[in-house]
Amino acid sequence: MTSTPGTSASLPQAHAGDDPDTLRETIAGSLLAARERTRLLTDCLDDDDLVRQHSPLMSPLVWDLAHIANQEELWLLRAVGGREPMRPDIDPLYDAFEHPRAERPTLPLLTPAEARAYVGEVRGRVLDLLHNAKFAGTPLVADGFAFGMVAQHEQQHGETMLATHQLRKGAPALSAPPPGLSPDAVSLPAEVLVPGGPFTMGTSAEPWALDNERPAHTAVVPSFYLDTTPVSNAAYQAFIAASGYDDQRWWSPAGWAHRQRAGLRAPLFWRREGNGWLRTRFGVTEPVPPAEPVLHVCFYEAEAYARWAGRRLPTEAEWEKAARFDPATGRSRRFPWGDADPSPQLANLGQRHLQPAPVGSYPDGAAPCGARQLVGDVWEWTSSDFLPYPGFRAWPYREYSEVFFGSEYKMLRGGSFAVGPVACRGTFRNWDYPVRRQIFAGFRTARDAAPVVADGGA
Ligand code: AVJ
Ligand code: FE
Repeated sequence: MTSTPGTSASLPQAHAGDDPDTLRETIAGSLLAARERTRLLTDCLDDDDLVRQHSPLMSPLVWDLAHIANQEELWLLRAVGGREPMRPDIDPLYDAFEHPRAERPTLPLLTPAEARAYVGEVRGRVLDLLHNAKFAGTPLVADGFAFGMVAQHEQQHGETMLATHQLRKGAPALSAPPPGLSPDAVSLPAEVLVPGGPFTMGTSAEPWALDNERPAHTAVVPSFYLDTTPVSNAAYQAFIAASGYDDQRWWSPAGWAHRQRAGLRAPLFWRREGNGWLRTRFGVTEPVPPAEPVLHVCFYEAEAYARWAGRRLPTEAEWEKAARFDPATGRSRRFPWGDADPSPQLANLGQRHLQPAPVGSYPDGAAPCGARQLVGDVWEWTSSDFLPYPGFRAWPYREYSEVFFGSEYKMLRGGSFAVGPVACRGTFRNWDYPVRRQIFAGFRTARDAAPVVADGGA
């Protein structure tokens, strides 16, 4: 079993105005951290496990491996470096749009040994290129953007590969120490007030922000209450025990139809045992830990839970205001805790732990409104569709965001324990189909801050 620390815990991030040498170091560090994770996730399995498809929802891991290198070659060696393609013949195999995931195991993919050789060859050439790179002249290289995009891409696939590990059957291949519990978690208020009014959503200043996070713009949200923490397994079990899965009142029409069709009864990877619940996590079956944020629920389950609790999911704008807005200065911060880069003290990111921390953890990572764990631990479903911000411009390719805009996808915010810090910010936007459960997603609930009207006798 492979047990190592996750993505370098306190890796510096890129900041607007970094000098070229600082930027070069940040880029090298980010690329290396992503690669350490990729290697860990692929070196711990034998060739059969790498080429096999563990779920039709996922690619064979050997596809992710070569796709990571192919994107790195495409953007850094070709687009930035002006080099000729190394293997034009394999480009179509690793184009995510030419072949849906379900079809990838039938392709004549590189073998694990060939994929590792390709990955190493590309990286060697990239490090040569980086050595002499100028971070000015074209928008692609300004502030090292293309390098940052490639490091983020590899970390995103690190999270995807971890989801494949979770779906894989067989002996455990990964382990990591559990996160610790914050001592004051039990005395936290259930919800916090987020003041209404305008705030700055999105960013024009964060150098490695991707196209869909741009540009910064003013959004207005009325006052609302937000759960201080993500919804816990214990709270979610109360919804199950109250027959929440069998009561159509709590489900949207689309949600109920899906619940019926898919036979949903509990989060993915849960199994009832006696009066309690077990879950399987990276090959180990264990009692469901009551204090952990609920994980592996789809948007429809989150929506039903919220309605059962007399609440609703937050909108994406509400989520971002809670996570970034600082009423003391009127500014939006890079992260809930401020502008400092993530650290192990502030958030559970980077696969250091292979599970979320108990709800109420990370007091130092709290937002100005008092909410905790907005960044790290679990992605949080919001009620919003994936739409462009006003002034959106596809950059540098339409297939990152633009082709997904619309009501088919729901927004997830905040980042999970599985994502590297380079691919996580207060402005970072993730999206998926509302039925998806293999991703590391949970949720928290909200309500309008309309005054409570006493009814009669009190
Ligand atoms: C942003 C997580 C939805 O995995 O489909 C990876 C990230 N884009 N390669 C995805 C991505 C291209 C993307 N998500
Ligand atoms: Fe990709």
